Amino acid sequence: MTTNNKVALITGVTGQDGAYLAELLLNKGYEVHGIKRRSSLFNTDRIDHLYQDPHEPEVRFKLHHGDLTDSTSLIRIIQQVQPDEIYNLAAQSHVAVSFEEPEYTANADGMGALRILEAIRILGLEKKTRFYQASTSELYGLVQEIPQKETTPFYPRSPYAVAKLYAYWITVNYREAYGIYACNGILFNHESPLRGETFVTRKITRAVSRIALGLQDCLYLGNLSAKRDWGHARDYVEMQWLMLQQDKPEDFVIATGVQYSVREFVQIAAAELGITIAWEGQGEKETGIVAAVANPEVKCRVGDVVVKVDPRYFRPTEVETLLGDPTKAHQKLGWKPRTSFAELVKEMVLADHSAAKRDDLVRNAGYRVYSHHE
Ligand code: NDP
Ligand code: GDR
Repeated sequence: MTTNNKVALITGVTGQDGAYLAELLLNKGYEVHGIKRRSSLFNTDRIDHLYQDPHEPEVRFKLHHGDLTDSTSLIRIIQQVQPDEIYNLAAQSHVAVSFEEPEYTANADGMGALRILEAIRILGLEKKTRFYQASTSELYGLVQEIPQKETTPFYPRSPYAVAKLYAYWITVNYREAYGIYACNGILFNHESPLRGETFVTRKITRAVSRIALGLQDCLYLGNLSAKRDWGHARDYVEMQWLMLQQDKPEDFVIATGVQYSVREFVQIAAAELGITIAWEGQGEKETGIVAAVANPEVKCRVGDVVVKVDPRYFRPTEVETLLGDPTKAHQKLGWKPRTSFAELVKEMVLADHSAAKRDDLVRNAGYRVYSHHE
């Protein structure tokens, strides 16, 4: 592998996007540094395949302990690494959890971006270091225009989105005030087999796989009517990198321009395993019932109730519909999603079905298999 002499720093390197981005940048010849926070268990599953023994010469992937709520750690790491590019992907990224931990979410997701931008100033790196902020379609919240583009007004609907609104504007402000090459990627939902298990897509692909093997009876969900514009994380991290390679910093919407409901996601994921789901009832009483089974190996039977609504997954204020207009990214970055929605769902179901098969083997050998319903 040839090196390109560029140094990148990724916050949130242990997360979904961090893992895909680290791999992309290593393949492009970057020296990649990642910030991970201390945890009581290893939390590097997503990047273990990229690990390089720090005792070897010419290591190009290095991890540092730090936290977005701890300025001193950020300043120290940035001083040591002298990055050409910083990708701020770290966040308490779960919208529902942000209602339960609003202050921490504001601190990490809002103030965290400010701390990095200030570190760039304190260290005199305004002309050297380019900054990417992981902004979000959640900024549009109660949507003011369909589809949403860079000029659509924001109306955040959760502590998460309000914190991200601060991060968005502080990024714009530091660009204008200090001439830092700083930009916001306003990314719509993007998923993958590496997606955290409590986001709705992964929760669904994991559950239908386990239901098919008889490891779980029922999937409990919240708002089935919510609509999202879902793309693949692998495609989206490429745009994060491209945004930092332009002549001048700008903000971009990254989306597919197609939306599906949570209900449709369940149906399409289940169909991958040969299960047809029909919906009965409404609101809190709505259920997903097995209407047909095309695969003899599947353990559930016609008539089984495999999806139920549990109001505890409802959010105090919901974002009902998001649909992005990626025209600007298409024109200026040459953006076109590579992975279709059908391919995304298939890849996620296949990965979760393989994992469930391993659990099934363990169970059949007489060991207990734990199931996470959250
Ligand atoms: P994940 O939740 O998978 O990853 C978040 C990362 O941030 C993890 O590495 C996590 O560490 C780390 N982290 C959390 N809090 C802190 C902290 N206080 N200090 C340091 N690190 C911290 O998110 P995604 O990869 O899906 O998303 C990446 C970014 O993009 C996030 O900022 C998210 O809000 C944003 N975003 C995501 C979208 C999506 O659809 N995926 C869409 C639009 C924006 P640990 O592993 O220890 O938990
Ligand atoms: P979102 O993703 O809130 O869009 O934020 P999530 O997958 O959590 O929810 C999507 C929609 O599905 C509905 N829903 C459920 N959600 C979860 N998690 N669990 C359920 O059981 C359930 N049932 C229905 C939700 O109400 C919602 O409408 C993600 C995160 O990655 C953010 O960090 C990112 O900024 C946005 O995407 C863009």
